[in-house]
Amino acid sequence: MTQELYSVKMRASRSGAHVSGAEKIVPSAAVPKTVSALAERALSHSKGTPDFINVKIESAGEIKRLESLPVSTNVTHTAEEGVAKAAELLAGAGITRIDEIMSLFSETYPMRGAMLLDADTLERLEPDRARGVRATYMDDAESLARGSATGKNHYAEAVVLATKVQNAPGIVGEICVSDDPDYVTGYVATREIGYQRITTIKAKGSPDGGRIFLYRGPREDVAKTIDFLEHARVIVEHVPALPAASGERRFESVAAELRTLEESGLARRCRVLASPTGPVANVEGREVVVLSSNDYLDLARDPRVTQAAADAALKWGAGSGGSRLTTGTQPPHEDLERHLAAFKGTEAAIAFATGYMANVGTISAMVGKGDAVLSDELNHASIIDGCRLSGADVIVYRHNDMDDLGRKLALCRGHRRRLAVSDAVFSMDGDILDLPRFIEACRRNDAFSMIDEAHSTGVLGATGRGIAEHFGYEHPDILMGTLSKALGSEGGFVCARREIVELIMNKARSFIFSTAPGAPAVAAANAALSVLESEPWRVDAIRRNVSLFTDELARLGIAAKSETAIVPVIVGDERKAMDISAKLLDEGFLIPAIRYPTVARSAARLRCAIMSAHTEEQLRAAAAAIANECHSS
Ligand code: WAQ
Ligand code: MG
Repeated sequence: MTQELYSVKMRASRSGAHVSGAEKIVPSAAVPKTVSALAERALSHSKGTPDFINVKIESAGEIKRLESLPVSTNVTHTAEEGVAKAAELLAGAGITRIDEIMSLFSETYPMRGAMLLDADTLERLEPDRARGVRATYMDDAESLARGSATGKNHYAEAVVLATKVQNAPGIVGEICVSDDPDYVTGYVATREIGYQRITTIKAKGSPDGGRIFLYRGPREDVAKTIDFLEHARVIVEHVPALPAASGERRFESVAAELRTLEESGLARRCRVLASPTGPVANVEGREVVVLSSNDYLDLARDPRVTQAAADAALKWGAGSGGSRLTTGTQPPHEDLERHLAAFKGTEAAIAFATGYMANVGTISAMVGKGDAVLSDELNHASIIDGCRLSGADVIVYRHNDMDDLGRKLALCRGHRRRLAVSDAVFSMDGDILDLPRFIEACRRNDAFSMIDEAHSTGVLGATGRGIAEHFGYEHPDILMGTLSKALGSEGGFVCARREIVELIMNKARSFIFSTAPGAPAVAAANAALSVLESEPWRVDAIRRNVSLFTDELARLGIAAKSETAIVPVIVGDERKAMDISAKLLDEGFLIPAIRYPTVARSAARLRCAIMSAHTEEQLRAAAAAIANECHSS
């Protein structure tokens, strides 16, 4: 290693508040790579996107090599258990008053550095209390050998820091709690006990965190301690790989996988809406306008629908208690299926517990080994999964390209059975299948035609009967749909000729091997269907709202077109889309960013879903906010 070594430090903040920081010591040749890796890391921190990133590159000068502290892992399951473990470990090393020390973590969160405490009197010794004392200019020998360290590794960085700290004159111990709300692991360290990881030391979701360094010695020597922590250059050797403490290793690999998702901006989380679905919802205590619900006709909270669910719960019970083919079929199930068949104008219908199950079950019932299934490249994941599970040869054709479909069908004449399947309205683009040509292509090639009407039922056609009504054309052979979107309940269904429905009932494993949907959901869907039949104005209201919204976006310079309730605004970059979505939420609009793998990489978008119940003011305000954020980012 003849190249000169450089210290590269990154610090990121947002509105002046610390977001993340990291540092490396690397040979000169690795400096550019390291800078880019650290910038990447700053931009993908779970605490938020920074508005300021400072990268400092300095020649490292003279470097001290230290042997890593030994590492042990203590598995704890609650914050209380973790704190008790910390107390026990430190007491063994002669540090008491742990409860008092732990209570100081309520003050460390805003600090960039650590609190420096007299281990016995608990007097605070940092010259700058707001900042604290920082241990810097350190790295592990491993990353030096690799030339640069890209991945972020809380563990290795913490061991390096703890090793430097325990080698500082006067320091007798350290306690660390991560400030990452999702990372509940912390540690205590002394030279005697080494680095003692504590797997749970705080409650999940808690932002509390920080570091406390414990000092013992004369006051006049504190400056020497701080000087070592803040200026001495240190490389730590032999940082142990994460110990495989009984049964711990397997969870670490899970955590590592999650970190990879986090780093690439693809991690997902549930957001709680503390109100019924509707055009406005309570998100984290605030009222926001919702442009992301598939409850297109505002029926999920309609009193006629909720009453039907309540009545059914009282009359038939909350759950069905069994599979449809054993004990799970009750009168509401049969009523709904009759109603669906009549509504769509087919001989028969079959209901499933979810739309996903309807697709997976139906496709795998219709085709298998020796058959061919042709699938649009932009079909919904439940269709893709159904195709894969079926065991048939899967042939993907170009999006809504009926010539491509026809050509590929013609090549499958040797297969026993052919099935072509397509979304009627594509869920992430909002465009409409060319139904007449789809059915023609299937017919010419003696193939079954199947469509997924998840986003067209209740939305397309003068009375919301779906895509066939929209085109004034006949039905495909198999018409799948959901009860969970425009029909405001939950579940999926298939409408078709009787023999097809019977085959599905006999072969669809998602139908046979899952508990029948409960009567409340089934009765709610049935009641919603009646509301849709008697109030077609709701369908008109969606159409009116969609044109109003897209016209307004166009007027503000945002290209967005749709004839359906789904209006995508293409952003491209994943993180940029996430960022815009986060800002829109701050401004009171819930509009999700849709990313890979739901859509192609670099085709991230805002997916706006329009409801009949949105008001003109809500839509204009949302369009203005979208245009503003898209233009300014
Ligand atoms: N010097 C002093 N204090 C620091 C430093 C530093 N260089 N860096 C961070 N702190 C303080 C600051 O107050 C942070 O808010 C707090 O520590 C936590 O920092 O699996 O990730 O970087 O074995 O969030 C520990 C467990 C992970 C690792 C700790 O700390 C494991 C962690 P974070
Ligand atoms: Mg942190």
